[in-house]
Amino acid sequence: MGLTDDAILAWPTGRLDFSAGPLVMGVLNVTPDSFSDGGDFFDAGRAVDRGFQMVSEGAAIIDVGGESTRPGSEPVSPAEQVRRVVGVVEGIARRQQVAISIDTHDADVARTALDAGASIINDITALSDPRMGELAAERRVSVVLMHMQGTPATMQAEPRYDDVVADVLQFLCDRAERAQSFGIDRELIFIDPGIGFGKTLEHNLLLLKHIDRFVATGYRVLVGTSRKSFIGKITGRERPGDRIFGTAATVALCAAAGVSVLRVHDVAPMVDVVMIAQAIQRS
Ligand code: HH2
Repeated sequence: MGLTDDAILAWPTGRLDFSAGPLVMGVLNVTPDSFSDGGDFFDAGRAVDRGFQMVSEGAAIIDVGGESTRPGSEPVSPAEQVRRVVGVVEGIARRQQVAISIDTHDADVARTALDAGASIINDITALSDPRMGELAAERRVSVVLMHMQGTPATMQAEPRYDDVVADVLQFLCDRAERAQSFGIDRELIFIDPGIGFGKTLEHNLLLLKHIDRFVATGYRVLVGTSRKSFIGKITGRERPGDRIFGTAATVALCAAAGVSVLRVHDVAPMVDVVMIAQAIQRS
């Protein structure tokens, strides 16, 4: 029996139902500078409305972030992240049953967001700060552990691996073990190869080609390819908003390979993509 055989994942503050197949996580960046939707939802009211819209389009999780981590970006203070995200998390949680993840690597921001109604911590540094592990264990919430080489400011300078798939897999398995040493339940852990975080085009393609090896670990897998620059490099599409079909190709292949959660900006089309991939798998 694999760890992910159970279709329902439930914890004290959240519940995800995988019985109909992979789930879609909608991206909600409350930032002025995110690479794709920066500035679109910087106003809290607009961000909350966008959250409701993504739920109506079929998102099972809304991923709220107050700091862009695009290549070259600089850190945003915890106080500023809190100022950006708290009202948005609260506003969505008050009126919707949807699971909300907080996209931060800062434990104080995560704690405030959990108090406001979030139930998943999406940590792009995979618990580099031990306080994050302690927090997730204490609150019994779900965690996303993502791989990144370097930091957003420098990660695209010259990423190098001996064997990108083996290296990233090993890192994530080590961090998942560490998470459990804090007391986080194994089933509540998602692993994520961190597409675009310290990776060349070739690295990204190899990770996606071999995503089944991540699924084979038994941990649920989350993948975020949406509108990212590797898609632009292949298709020649410079504007992130023009990369929807390219994103769809990755979502279909990931869904077919057994990925559990797809993190995307374009929820409605990607829900269709996942439904068709799933129907074919189940036929
Ligand atoms: N990608 C981004 C941000 N957070 N979290 C996880 N778990 N996986 C990802 O692939 C991932 C992530 C970057 O995308 P986006 O949020 O759209 O851009 P920005 O960092 O510029 O806000």
